[in-house]
Amino acid sequence: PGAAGIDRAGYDLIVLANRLPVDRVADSAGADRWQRSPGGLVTALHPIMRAQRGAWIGWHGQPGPPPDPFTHDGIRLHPVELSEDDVDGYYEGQSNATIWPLYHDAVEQPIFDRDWRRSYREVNERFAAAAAGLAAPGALVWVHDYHLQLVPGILRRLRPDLRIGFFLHIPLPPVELFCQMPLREEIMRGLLGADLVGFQHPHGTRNFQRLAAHLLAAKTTGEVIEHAEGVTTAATFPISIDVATQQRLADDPQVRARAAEIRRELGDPQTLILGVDRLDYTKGIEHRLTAFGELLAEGRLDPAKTVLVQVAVPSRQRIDHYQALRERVERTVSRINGVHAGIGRLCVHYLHQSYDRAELAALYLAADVMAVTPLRDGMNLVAKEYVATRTDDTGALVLSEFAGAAAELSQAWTVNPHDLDRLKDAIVAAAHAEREQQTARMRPMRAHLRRHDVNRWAADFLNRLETPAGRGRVEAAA
Ligand code: GDG
Repeated sequence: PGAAGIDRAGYDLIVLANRLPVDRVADSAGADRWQRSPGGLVTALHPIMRAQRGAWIGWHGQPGPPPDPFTHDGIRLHPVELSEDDVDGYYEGQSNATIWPLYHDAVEQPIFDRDWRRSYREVNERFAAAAAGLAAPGALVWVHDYHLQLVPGILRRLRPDLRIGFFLHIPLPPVELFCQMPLREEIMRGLLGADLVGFQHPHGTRNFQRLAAHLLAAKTTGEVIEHAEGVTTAATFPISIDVATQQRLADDPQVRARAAEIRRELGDPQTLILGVDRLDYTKGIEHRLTAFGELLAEGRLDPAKTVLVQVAVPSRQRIDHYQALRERVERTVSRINGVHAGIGRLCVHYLHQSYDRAELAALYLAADVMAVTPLRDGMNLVAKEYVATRTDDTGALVLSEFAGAAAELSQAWTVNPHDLDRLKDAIVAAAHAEREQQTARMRPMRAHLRRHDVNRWAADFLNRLETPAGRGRVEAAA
């Protein structure tokens, strides 16, 4: 059927996320084309969306008039317009300077601003209206993440026949923190508009139940929350990675050769420690650098034989919090190198760049120790990618207990990154681990990931969304 035909009949499966799963890139001739974005979400949903002829609603990444809906890789894409003001208010403001810090334990001060809230509401209404216009009767609609928390409630009023799911990729904070937010009731009503709300970690699920009781006098029995507008199931669905693809990369001879080359280029260090994060204040990059600097200063790690490679992928660069973080990180890196490096021999290789998946896999293969030290993180896919890449069960993962991933990767060297002495001990222990010890820890973690990959995550969520729990709203769809 032609594109217009699909749109008229409506879609049986719709995904909404802030971003469409494609990026605009210039080809060699300088012409624009769309390229699938690298994220795990896209990989997970792609086969399902294709098979079910689903549609994806999201922003295409540029302010101003959007391109017409188009088909890419067999998925129908519906761009949503964001003006410059929407980008300032809804995206950089309410989403990334209010909700993001608040939901990550307020490790940076959240900023509350009425204009941002208005913009957030307007954009959420726009996304919901787009979904309402495109969904077939009784369709499944899956809404993603903190940018779109009002969408389920708005969409429920527009289209009571739909089955609506929502997944939060970041933590949901405890009542005491969440209640700082002026939009608190509206967001809770928005989320409770869904039939199924999913979280990365049981803490998020529990916080949601408590917030529903505290703010809206809702009653929870098992996983089912009864509230004024109906019932909503809240449950934990830890996201994962595309394990098969990661293993294929790990076994690719070119990637393996590149891993060896990286070690040579770094001067064949005895110990290569790796950090890979978006440059974000939630990721604990400063704590990691401080620990590393002290270990060098104390001689517990030898500056001539140890290298830290820190990939800090540029992120949200127009937001003040992020500019300030970048300056602090760069000052710390240069202080460590200033004191401990030698001519032609850096201690910290700081890379404020992004890399393709093959280069990242080569870095994972090259690293003796992977340091994942967030102060709070919904899941942290980097930790999972590192484990999945180590197909010979070598390597050592240092993992913050505040990453959602710690609930599953329990054989890692688990740390509280605020406890600097313990963090240093963990890095040293991981760096000195014998091969048997590495294998004993890696093998069960890798086995866990093979059984819990991202395809299973998506299937679990969607199956659950299709199967009503409690007194569901499916009657409306019949
Ligand atoms: C949010 C939550 C949750 C890294 N460098 C490059 C690059 N990456 C890839 C990694 C990984 C992904 O980006 C980062 O995912 P994380 O989970 O580590 O972190 P967030 O971006 O904060 O993600 C998080 C996640 O959502 C999923 O629910 O786990 O807790 O905060 O896959 O490999 N990708 C490319 N270039 C790079 O340089 N293309």
